[in-house]
Amino acid sequence: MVRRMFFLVSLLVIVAAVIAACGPGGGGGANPAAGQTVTVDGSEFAYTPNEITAKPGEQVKVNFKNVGTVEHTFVIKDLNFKLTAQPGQTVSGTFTAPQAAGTYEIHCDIAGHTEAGMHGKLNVVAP
Ligand SMILES: [Cu+2]
Repeated sequence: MVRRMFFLVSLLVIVAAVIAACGPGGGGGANPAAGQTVTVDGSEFAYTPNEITAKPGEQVKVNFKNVGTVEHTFVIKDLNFKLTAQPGQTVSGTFTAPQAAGTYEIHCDIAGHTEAGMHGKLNVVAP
């Protein structure tokens, strides 16, 4: 009987250890690398919003929605990141914010659009 109890207790300890090992990190719920999602509208000739703030190394998913009447792009040159959307289209992509805190330029690379006001900023701010 005592031996049987010992066996059951051992089993419980093992189960608890397995659950603990799979806990934090496994699910990724509160993991900062899980990141954020931002929706940016592009029109003639602006981004709304025109600033994005992220933590170093954070994953940022961008839903770029072209609410204008001509083709627009969403480019972060420093990160080699580019989305192109036709009028009425929403295009999504994910980039990883740089480790270096600072301000990175976002712009539409279609001729004349940046100059007309289609630009914004990615602010990388350490927590
Ligand atoms: Cu544009």
